[in-house]
Amino acid sequence: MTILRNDWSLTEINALFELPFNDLLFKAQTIHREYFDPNAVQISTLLSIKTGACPEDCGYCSQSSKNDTSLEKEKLLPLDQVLSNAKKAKEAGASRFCMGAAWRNPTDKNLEKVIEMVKVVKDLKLETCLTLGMLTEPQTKRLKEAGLDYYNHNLDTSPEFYGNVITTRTYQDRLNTLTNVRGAGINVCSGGIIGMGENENDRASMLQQLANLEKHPESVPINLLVQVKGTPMYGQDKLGGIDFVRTIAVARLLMPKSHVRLSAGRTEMSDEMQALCFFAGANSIFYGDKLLTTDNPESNDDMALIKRLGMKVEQAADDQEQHPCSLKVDKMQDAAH
Ligand code: SAM
Ligand code: DTB
Ligand code: SF4
Repeated sequence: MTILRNDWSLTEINALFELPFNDLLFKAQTIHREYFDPNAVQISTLLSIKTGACPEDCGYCSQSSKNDTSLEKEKLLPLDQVLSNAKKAKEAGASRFCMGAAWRNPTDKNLEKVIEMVKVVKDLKLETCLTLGMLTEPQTKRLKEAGLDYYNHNLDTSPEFYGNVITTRTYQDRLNTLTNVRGAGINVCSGGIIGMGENENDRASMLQQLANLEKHPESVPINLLVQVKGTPMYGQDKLGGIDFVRTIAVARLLMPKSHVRLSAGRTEMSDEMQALCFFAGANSIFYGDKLLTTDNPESNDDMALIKRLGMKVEQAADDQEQHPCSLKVDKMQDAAH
């Protein structure tokens, strides 16, 4: 087994980016097979539980109050709506349900309401994930007690490029939240966005930050910027597919045991491009017709692709007995039609 390292230098990472494409993909696929079934994919469904009017100024985001997007803002969703969405996600075959809120950070009062949501979703035997912004240490402890499985908090980009993207919270703020989440024993989901105008060295530097955390995040989302009209990032030059696939492959090589998540931006990708991402070591996706506020591929198209590639869907950790994976892809495809 390749050993897990957290002492990667930028020179080493840049050298991986510079490899001939076929050599890079071969290396990534070889390491992928040491730790994972190469034909399995984990799927999570997202729900925005509190949409818009966010005080942060993230330059890519439809939900920032600083950006003039046409998004309708909404209050925290009631528990019954969260439950019905989670049931639908479970029926459609998701193993994890991720609830996102457009907050800088949750208040303790908000957190108690979200904890009720975590409990009802967990009762459906779905894994739970939250993304609510920054968390204090006591808040992460409270979430752990409530049984939360994963917390998503992205570094978003390199420390060097960060100031071009966000000014209302620091890189160190983000690292502190990750330390609190890890310290409470919650699984960490952390990655970033590419295609925001950063260069290859920034992509290497972002992956270095993630790979050199004391423990690698269990889940590493690699988002391709979704260009939202009214945000400062709208109209950015689009990132080439080859550069995107290289980033996935390098993430796989640096963090061999982590799920690398092919995240936002899939509506812009062909089936062949997504297949190449899976070959490069991506082994999880967001599944469902919507991400938080923007479109995602239709569920039935995703199921058809998974089936055509001969892949199977991973089960939730405590839901192994219910439906064998192979049957599940067929069942989900039927449900989606
Ligand atoms: N408000 C919380 C926060 O920022 O920590 C949680 C929700 S936020 C929408 C979660 C992540 O989604 C962001 O950190 C960012 O990486 C990603 N994201 C948001 N808008 C995006 C876009 N337009 N394209 C790609 N990724 C995006
Ligand atoms: C992540 O890295 N990507 C997801 C999830 N974590 C929360 C969100 C993508 C959001 C894309 C833009 C939107 O739909 O608002
Ligand atoms: Fe707010 Fe999160 Fe969007 Fe930033 S990414 S503006 S913190 S919802």
